[in-house]
Amino acid sequence: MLRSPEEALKATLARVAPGTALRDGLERILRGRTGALIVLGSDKTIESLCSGGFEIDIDFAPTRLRELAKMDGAIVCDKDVTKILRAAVQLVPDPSIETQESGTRHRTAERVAIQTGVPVVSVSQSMQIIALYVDGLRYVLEGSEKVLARANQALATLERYRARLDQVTSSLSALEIEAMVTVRDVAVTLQRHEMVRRISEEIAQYVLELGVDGRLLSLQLEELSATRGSGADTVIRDYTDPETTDVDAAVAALKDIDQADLIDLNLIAEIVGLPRGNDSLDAIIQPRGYRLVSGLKAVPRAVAGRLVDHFGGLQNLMAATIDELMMVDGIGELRARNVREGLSRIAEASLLD
Ligand code: 3AT
Ligand code: 3AT
Ligand code: MN
Repeated sequence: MLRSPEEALKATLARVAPGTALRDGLERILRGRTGALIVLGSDKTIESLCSGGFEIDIDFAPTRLRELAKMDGAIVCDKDVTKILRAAVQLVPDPSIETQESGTRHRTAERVAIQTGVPVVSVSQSMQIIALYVDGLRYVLEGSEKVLARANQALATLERYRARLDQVTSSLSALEIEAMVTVRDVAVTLQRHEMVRRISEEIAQYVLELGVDGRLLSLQLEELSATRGSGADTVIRDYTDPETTDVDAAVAALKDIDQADLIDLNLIAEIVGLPRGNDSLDAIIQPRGYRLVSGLKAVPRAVAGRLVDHFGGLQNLMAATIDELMMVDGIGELRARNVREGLSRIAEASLLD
């Protein structure tokens, strides 16, 4: 129950997505040009807001929903929309709850959703739209073509962002090998990670909203976001002091940056706690080597962590002999050779760039 309104809205979007019986019923109501007020769940509070109407308690069916919507009043379903519990009820929410809506149907929908936390769907007879009310949020459902058009645009954007992220990531690797990374390079990489994450999240919401109409989109999203390499957390881990930095908190702070502020590299550097001697983006900083080492196939994440802790920096790690590498717990001769070869390969590749 401790979900954010945004998460609750996503769950509700999935419940009314194309392909569900509920969506079918809503479309029928829309085509029949009647309106509806439908409560998606019933508990003690909802019951206390219901006055009049009929208790029917029948299995949910789109056609039944449409017929019952011809009557005045609201329809109450169970949480999973498998039953229609009541119809033609008058809902009497607390009238002191603020609502931006006009029209008694939509004012009621918004108030009930706010007062109870149970999602409410309205189908407007006069405006011919389906709207969801979840906590204080209102979301107008659109037809699949419209949503798909926006989703495809977002997908094209994701492709561009992804390419740019791959670019800055490989240039970061090259700079790391040469010990020439500046705060700016790290901040740019984090910025690009976050941009990819945001647009992917937007597309994931379209996938939810599209239901059966979003299958292809979902495959495309999967392909583009299949984690090539590591995430922002690994980059942050590489450049912050493990004693003083909570990586999860830093990742969360990055997610919280306003869209408009995401261009501010100084802000990014500050928020995730990148070390900056003189507050300059041009200050040189050294990676611990965690990202490069954990990218090596032969090295499990836990061992990568120990390796990095043991040598205290990428340059030391690269200079380490096989024997020195083998002093780390979990590194036998084979793994030590793999680490050496892996790092040399990265170094050579970065010289070719
Ligand atoms: P009819 O016999 O159909 O005219 P009814 O009792 O079926 O009356 P409806 O539920 O169809 O009434 O409501 C019709 C409109 O009456 C909807 C709304 O604009 C207005 N209305 C109903 N209750 C209220 C109210 N409490 N405050 C303001 N307007 C209301
Ligand atoms: P439309 O956009 O016209 O569909 P509206 O907000 O203008 O919606 P109306 O006042 O025209 O709403 O009322 C339309 C119907 O909405 C009347 C009734 O069937 C239903 N309705 C309105 N208020 C309630 C309520 N408190 N409980 C149950 N049903 C209600
Ligand atoms: Mn009306």
